[in-house]
Amino acid sequence: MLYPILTKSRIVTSLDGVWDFKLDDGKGFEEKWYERPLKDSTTMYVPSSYNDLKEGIDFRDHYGWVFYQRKFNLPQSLKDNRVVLRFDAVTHHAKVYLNGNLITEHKGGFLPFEVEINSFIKNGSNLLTVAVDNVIDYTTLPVGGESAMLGMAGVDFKLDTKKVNNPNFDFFNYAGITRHVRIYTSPKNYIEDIDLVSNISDKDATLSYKVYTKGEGESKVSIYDQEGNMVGQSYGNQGSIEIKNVRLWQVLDAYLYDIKVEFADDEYILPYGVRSVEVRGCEFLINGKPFYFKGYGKHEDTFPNGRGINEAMNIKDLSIMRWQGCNSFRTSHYPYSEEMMRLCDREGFVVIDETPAVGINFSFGGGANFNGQKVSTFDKEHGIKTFDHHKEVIKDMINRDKNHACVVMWSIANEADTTSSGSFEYFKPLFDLAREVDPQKRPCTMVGVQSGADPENDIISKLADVICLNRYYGWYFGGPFIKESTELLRKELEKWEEIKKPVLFTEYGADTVSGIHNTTPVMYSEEYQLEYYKENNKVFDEFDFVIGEQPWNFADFATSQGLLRVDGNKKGLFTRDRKPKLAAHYFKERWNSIPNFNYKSKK
Ligand code: GCB
Repeated sequence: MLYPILTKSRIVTSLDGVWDFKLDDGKGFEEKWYERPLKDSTTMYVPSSYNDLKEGIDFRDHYGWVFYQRKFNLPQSLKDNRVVLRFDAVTHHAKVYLNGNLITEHKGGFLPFEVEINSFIKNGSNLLTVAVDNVIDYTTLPVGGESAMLGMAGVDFKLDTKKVNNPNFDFFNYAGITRHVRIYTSPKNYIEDIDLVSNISDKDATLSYKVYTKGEGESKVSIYDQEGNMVGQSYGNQGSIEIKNVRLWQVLDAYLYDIKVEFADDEYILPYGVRSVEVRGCEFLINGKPFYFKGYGKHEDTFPNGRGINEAMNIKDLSIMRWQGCNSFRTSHYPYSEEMMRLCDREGFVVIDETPAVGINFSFGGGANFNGQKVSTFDKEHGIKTFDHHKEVIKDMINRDKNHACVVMWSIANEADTTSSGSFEYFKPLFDLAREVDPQKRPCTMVGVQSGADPENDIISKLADVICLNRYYGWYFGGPFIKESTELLRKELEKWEEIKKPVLFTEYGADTVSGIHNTTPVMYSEEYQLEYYKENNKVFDEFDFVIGEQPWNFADFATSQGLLRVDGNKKGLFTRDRKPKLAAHYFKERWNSIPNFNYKSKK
């Protein structure tokens, strides 16, 4: 899906701003709130999560639907165009009404959807209502369970009168219209989508393209360098163009060409970086050189936006990461905003792009996820029901992000059940699908949980191109005995060595409350976090097939309430407002002395 931009044939206008808002009291649909202006509404900023923008626990932890509403008028001059209403993300389920008519519906909270509105628009004022549901269950991604992962609403504490969401994941279930809402236009004969793939040979590159169009016309594709010089051109919906003396997109030193596509009266311009990605043996090659991942697992999480887009913070985060010597991050645990992906393209950050498939694992929370009984994750009757939706999000994520130079790998899921019966049957087709739909055929991974499975029997070793591991030796596993625990990490790595695939640590960390200090490194102190990382990193450095380290987490973030969470998850190297903890300075020193390439290569 193309990102909406202004060109000579397209207009984009924003519907962001202050909307009317009302929590559903159970009567919203019955009383057809979408047919007329909301009564007794409050104000709400779009885009943002609604949860932290008004006071009170009933508001913050509201379960179910809410209604957003606003009016808009459109210029008459747009009438002969195709007019499209686009939502970048609505979490988790949206029903969109225009002038009382249901015009589209969308499931999944982190990917865009759009609808042509020509036949629904009136002259004068148009009433737009968006009903948004935050309910998570066994059919949604992320997954919600019958009991909470963090034990918020214990099984004995089920209130008949009040339903609550029970995330099977460790981040606050923020909801709402969390990314931009726009109306854009295109001519009636238009460019629907573009696939770009490049092959580099020595000094030159060949760009292969495919243009998907609607209506009558012929496509023309032109490539411009950053100075605005045209460096190649071709006609037809499919073809290839040579770029002589190509300037590659390099890590932290990005170079983007403009790919201009013309079709009938339509025009679209896509910034595009030429680079190659390949897994060879136990190495991860970018532009042919062995890359070492230095960076983080992150969240889209700020106050008071919640998961709502915060572009100023995106700039700040990349700046902090650059200062620290980082080169990469994972979009844990859902696809991030399109603006963040475009920013990473521009800045040269390397991104592992993850689906919202988190919580496909019924062994969390003691495994009592089905009315207090133990049920296996892929149990045919009571188990997970996410397969079809999982296929949709893989297709939609890859379709949205396929042309980004920054994206070097797809993550199919985080900490899924990868050992119990049915897991291979569930995941094998999903890996096949991702490999089939990505025009650039990037490597695929799945991020593994520390469940004690031996590498040979963990399906990750069979399916993933890179083994991504989340490991908490010295925290959940063996804390406070850091040294003894990392001895177990060493033993585990000796086993992974036999799989002969690259291993990347996508999470490791210890909760650390900023400001707690001690001469002896005790748990939760900043000194403990520092010690934890030093000891874990020592082990990583011993193994050549360990191709990177991404501590958990870049910054402290909001979670459900629970006994293990003091105002959220405190594993950040930075506080939620981006102030460094002690270990952030240690990583700055370490990462600035580790090169982006050839760190582990044998001389
Ligand atoms: C994990 C999860 C992450 C959690 C983290 C933790 O393994 O992938 O979502 O936040 O552990 O801090 O417990």
